Formats: sequence, C-alpha cells, structure tokens
Amino acid sequence: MKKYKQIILFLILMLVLGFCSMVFGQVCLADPGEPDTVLFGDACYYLYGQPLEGKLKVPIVFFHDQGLMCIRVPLVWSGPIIIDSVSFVGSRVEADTVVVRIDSLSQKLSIGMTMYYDTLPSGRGLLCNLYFTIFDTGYVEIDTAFYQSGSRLGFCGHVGAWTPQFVKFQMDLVPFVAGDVNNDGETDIVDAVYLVNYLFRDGPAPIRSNCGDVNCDSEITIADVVFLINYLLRGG
Ligand SMILES: [Ca+2]
Ligand SMILES: [Ca+2]
Ligand SMILES: [Ca+2]
Repeated sequence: MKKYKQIILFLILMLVLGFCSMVFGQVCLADPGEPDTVLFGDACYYLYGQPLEGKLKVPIVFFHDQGLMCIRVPLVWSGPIIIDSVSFVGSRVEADTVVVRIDSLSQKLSIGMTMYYDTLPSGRGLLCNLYFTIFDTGYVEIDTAFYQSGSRLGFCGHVGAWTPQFVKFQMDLVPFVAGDVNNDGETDIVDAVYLVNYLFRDGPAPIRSNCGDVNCDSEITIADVVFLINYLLRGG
C-alpha cells in the first residue's frame, strides 16, 4: 500500500513539475533550505596526434539538502566535441527509472531520473559522467537548456518541485595528454615507469588524481600505461 501511495504522490509531483514548467516557464517552489546545485567536477581529456584525436570525460555532480524523488537535467553543449555516451557507473543515485535523450544535431541532451519508492537522501556527489569525442582544439561550454519537450532543470521531492542552481562547464581544449603522473611538468617515459610502479610494485599514487587516468575511462589500469607508451612512441 505504501508503494502505491509513493507512486501516486510521485505522479502528482510530475504533473506539478510539468504544469509549472509549461505554464509559468519555471518550477513552482523556491528551493527550500540551502541552495541545491548542479555543477561539473574535474574533467579529464586527451587530445593529440595529426590528425587530432581525443576524448573528454565531464562528471556532472550535484548537491541537495532535501530528499529527492526526481531529477531532470537538460543540457546543451557547444565546441568541437561529439557526444559518445552518458554513464551512471559510480553515480550516487539509485533511480527506479533513468531516461537519457540525446539530440546530437542540436547538441542537446536530457537526463531524467525518478525514485518511486525511496527518496534520495540529501547529499552531494556524482550524478553521471558525460563522454565526448574531441575533433579539434577550441572552447567548449556545457549549459542548461530547454529540451524539445520544454523541460527545464528541476528537482522534486515530497515538498514539491524547484529549480536548483546551475554552474556551467567551460574549458579551452588544447593538445594535451594527462600523463604527467609524477607532476614534474613533462609527460615522458619516467611517467610510464611511475605508473607501472604504482600499479604493480606498491609505488606512490599519481600526484594529481586525474592525471593517472591517461585514457579518461575513469580507472587507472595497465591500459593507461599502454596508452601513454603509444603516445610517447608516436612522438608526443
Ligand atoms: Ca535546498
Ligand atoms: Ca612527468
Ligand atoms: Ca584509464
């Protein structure tokens, strides 16, 4: 019975969220308590070679001090990147439904997550990771936007629906490989040795957390050593 009540409450909230979005152009409530926020974590990318090839990983992180029943994050990106995928590995959200819609042509994507049974307790952490292919150098920006349906950035919980704050992502992509694991300013064979020592001989960890993950797939493995050696053998 409790489950049905939760679902009915959730459907009412979705109606409120949809209604407020369409009619008033914004969600109903002022954000209760501290400002809830959607922003981006430390990005990881590599870009090298001739012709240039590269990948970019951008984590979406969020904070909220109310329990959440739904999360809606519509985004638009600009710059020399193409979306590859959206990954929820490591996300702090265990949603009952997750809907990701991608419109590569208009460079928009929308992430919708709903918790029918258990609200997500307040906290901060990873929502998901966005993975892009980089095809050129240049300025990249990820902002919030309307998606086609008119959906806006929004959270909802037992108290209603509201709009969290949003901090957009901005980055200048220049030729770069995140392989300077010993943080001496150069990416060279010493870094590959350092990484092997870390992985197989209990050596020290990469100085900056992001730079050991040379291929930006979210883990530090032998694949990063292979990637780094390939990069060095190709002349950097
Ligand atoms: Ca709040
Ligand atoms: Ca180095
Ligand atoms: Ca990696």
